[in-house]
Amino acid sequence: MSILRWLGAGLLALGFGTGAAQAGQTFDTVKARGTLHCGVNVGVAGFSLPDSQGTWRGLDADLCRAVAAAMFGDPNKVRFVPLTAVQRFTALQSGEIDVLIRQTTLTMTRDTSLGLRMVAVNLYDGHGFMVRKDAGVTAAKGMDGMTICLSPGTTNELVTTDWFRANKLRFTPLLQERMQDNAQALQAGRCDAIGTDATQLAALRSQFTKPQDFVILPERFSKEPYGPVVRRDDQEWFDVIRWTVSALIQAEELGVTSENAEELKRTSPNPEIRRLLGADPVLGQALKLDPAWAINAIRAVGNYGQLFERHLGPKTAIGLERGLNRLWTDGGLMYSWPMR
Ligand SMILES: N[C@@H](CCC(=O)N[C@@H](CS)C(=O)NCC(=O)O)C(=O)O
Repeated sequence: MSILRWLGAGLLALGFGTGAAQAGQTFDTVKARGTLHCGVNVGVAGFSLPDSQGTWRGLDADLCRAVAAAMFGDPNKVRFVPLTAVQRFTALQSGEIDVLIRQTTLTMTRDTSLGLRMVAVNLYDGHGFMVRKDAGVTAAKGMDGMTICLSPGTTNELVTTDWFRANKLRFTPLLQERMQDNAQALQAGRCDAIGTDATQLAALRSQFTKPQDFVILPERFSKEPYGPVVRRDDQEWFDVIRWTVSALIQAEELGVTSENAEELKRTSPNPEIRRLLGADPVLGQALKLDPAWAINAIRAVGNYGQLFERHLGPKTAIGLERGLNRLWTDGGLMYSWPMR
């Protein structure tokens, strides 16, 4: 597999293979294959984690399903490809996956220099640190000299290095590709802290044997806007991903849920709702998809608020408030471009 990925990346760099594809190729390939190849995290609760039946659960997994529902009318037409942070971009460049939906922070260099395109924000997060309670540390300034568990190839590795340098403090990195190895290392005392995005710290801690022994420090050290990533080779495919994310946010703005979507499609006189749900087919036509593309996605996974509550919200083990991920009308940053 790794040789294939390496070969794929090499061909891409030379301008062959998927990198040189004509516009529309990914869209056509996915459509003809009838299954979406979706790159997700190897396993983080709330984002993408197989349950006891082996079914992938979480916000990222459901976004993959939403795209499959928009494309094929069937949210189950997804093959989940688990990827570490180090593997993710090569897997996309080589064509092993069609889209990457893996807690990936949208940054300028990733957007400009990898032959990839960051599509839209689906979650606003920020880097944080988790330490053992008995270390008695209440702010990051108290972390001088600590050994910090980090994942290589992440923004978190860079943010941590930047912050310690800026504050003239020292730390020793313990770099491990697998999040679970970092979780074990912290619990076993092989590192003093984990540095990663705050949502992941909460997700990790929810699975610890003694969560109460660990504290997530309240400061945030970076902006980590997450979103799907695609290759640069296909604008039509980019459109499908961008507007599927948008449709879930728009649904929440309009009060459309997985439960009421079908009825609203039949009965609502509101032109915005009629366009979103395909009673008026204009938006599906724009994406070269069935008029039901968005209602299929909404019925399959719910609107954005339903997704957040189900996977990350206060009633889950992860227990996050929506914060910046509230709708703009509630003081958050979630805002759909007009769908007309
Ligand atoms: N948002 C970060 C990635 C966050 C991330 O992947 N964090 C590590 C956490 S320590 C992770 O999930 N690792 C899981 C794994 O690859 O096993 C980025 O885009 O670079």
